[in-house]
Amino acid sequence: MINPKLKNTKLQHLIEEIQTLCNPKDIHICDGSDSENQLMWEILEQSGSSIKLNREGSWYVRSDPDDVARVEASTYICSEKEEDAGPTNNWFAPHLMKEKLIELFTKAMQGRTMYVIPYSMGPVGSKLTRYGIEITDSPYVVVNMRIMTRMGGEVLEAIENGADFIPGIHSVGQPLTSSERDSPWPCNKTKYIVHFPETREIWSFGSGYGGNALLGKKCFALRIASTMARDEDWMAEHMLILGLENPEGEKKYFAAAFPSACGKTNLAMTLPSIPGWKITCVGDDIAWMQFGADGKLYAINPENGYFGVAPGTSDLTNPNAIKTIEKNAIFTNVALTEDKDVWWEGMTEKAPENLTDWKGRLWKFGTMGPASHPNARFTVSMRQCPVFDPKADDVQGVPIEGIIFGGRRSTLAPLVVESFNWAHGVLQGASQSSEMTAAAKGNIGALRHDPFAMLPFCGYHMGDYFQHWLNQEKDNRKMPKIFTVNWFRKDAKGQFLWPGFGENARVLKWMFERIDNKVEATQTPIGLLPKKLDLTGLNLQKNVLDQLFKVDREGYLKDIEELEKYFTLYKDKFPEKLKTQLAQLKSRL
Ligand code: SAT
Ligand code: MN
Repeated sequence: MINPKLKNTKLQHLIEEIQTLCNPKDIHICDGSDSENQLMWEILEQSGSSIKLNREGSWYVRSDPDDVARVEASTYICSEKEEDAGPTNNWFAPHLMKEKLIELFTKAMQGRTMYVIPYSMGPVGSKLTRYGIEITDSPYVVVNMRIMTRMGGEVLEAIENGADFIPGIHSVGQPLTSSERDSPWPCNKTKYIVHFPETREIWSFGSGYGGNALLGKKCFALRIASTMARDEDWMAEHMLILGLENPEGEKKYFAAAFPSACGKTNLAMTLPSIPGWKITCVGDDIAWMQFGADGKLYAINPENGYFGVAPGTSDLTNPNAIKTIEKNAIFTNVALTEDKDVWWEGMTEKAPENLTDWKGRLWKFGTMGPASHPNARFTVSMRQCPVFDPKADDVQGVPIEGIIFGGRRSTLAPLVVESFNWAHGVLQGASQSSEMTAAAKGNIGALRHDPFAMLPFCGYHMGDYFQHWLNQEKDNRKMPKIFTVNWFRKDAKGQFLWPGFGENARVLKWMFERIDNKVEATQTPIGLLPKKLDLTGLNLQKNVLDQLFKVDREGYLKDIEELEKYFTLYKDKFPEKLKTQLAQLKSRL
């Protein structure tokens, strides 16, 4: 039992309860210090989990080949009523799930240390900030949470002084008997990622990877937070936040929702190709937003670091990310070079000689698959980003003037469309679909509906979530403009039409100037398209531009037919206002 007793009785009881259930060999309350971090890495190195890299303060980790991504099929929303979880979530009755969890977690931490991680989602002191306690038996989770959240003593002190917190219980699900040697990546074939939205708890069993295990991220900051946001009139969104500054020094903030592995990290820290424009990064994955008394929408990034997709990241695609990860980074499931540095597909044109792949084998190009797993990740503090936005720590948050939806669509969706109004924008968000990526277990490349890029992350009925978005519009509020982008449209030969990356700043510039009413738009049935995009210095053929902005009426009508079918999934929870918007869109076409 921990000694001396904690002042916060909820925390004291939680620790006692989990200790009794999981039977760990000892308890460690994390303070977030350097020495503690060092100790964690020593433990990880000794168990064969990690390798010290020849890169300042950086570590290499390889996961079990079966534990590499979010497991949506084993993710549950256990609300009292099944209807409240909605048709897009797996539901299980809370009391039955509790029984199942008690069974799974009984003695689950045997032979391991139980770490208690106090952490804050958001700058300590902001009214948007919320606290969490993650109890875990994984030192890998501790070192990641230290980067991804504000973790340690300051938060524990706030909790000790009475602040509330969201509890999250995590076990890799592989107890150790005294004679057993630990595996480099302990985990369990059985996986359960469970959320109780009413009692606001998280229980996660069997996986050590990413969003399954770093409970502050998708479990808390999206699934649980979305239900808190619904109840308290704010928004918890799967969105990056960026600042865009024009050559005159005027600045606007944007929030953008894209599904996992569709370029949020790249867009959030874009190095603009157009002279005089600057982009700064507030966050690359999650935004918590609320309208202020002045009617403006304010956003904070609840996180403290990036858990970014490594493959494809290079000096060409994201030079700021490459600088960010120069030191103090954790690399999981990338390839290891001979001189103990990292490599992944897309980092350089040619792979270096004598690579060890993410499975630990000497790698040869060809039959062995990629050297790094497509969902290989870096974990790094956002403070190391060369374009870290100075307001990322501001307790007020940053004022959002534009909201962007996007996905990976090879056809149909134009480069950029502005919505006519808020409700039309909400329809755009609800209509989002994207080709699947390796971030989740599933059928890569298949088009799936992913409303607001929240499909795997909304903690309640998605129909109610649409309504919550519509409810945000009020007379005294200054509603941000809503845009939809698609960087991924392809020509008939399957080549990307738009160069993307730094050139995306041209599209952002158009949005910026639309918000200020400085540039014109062409009215089309699907929304407002640029009359003219700044393409100075970009050698783009006229027919490419035509293809990028083509409004394919036939294609859209087919898409709408399919959407109408899809929306019946939400039955009477699908908002009337969106039905009207969809009918209007159809008649315009
Ligand atoms: O593994 S995570 O869910 O945290 C990353 C992602 O898919 O966005
Ligand atoms: Mn994400």
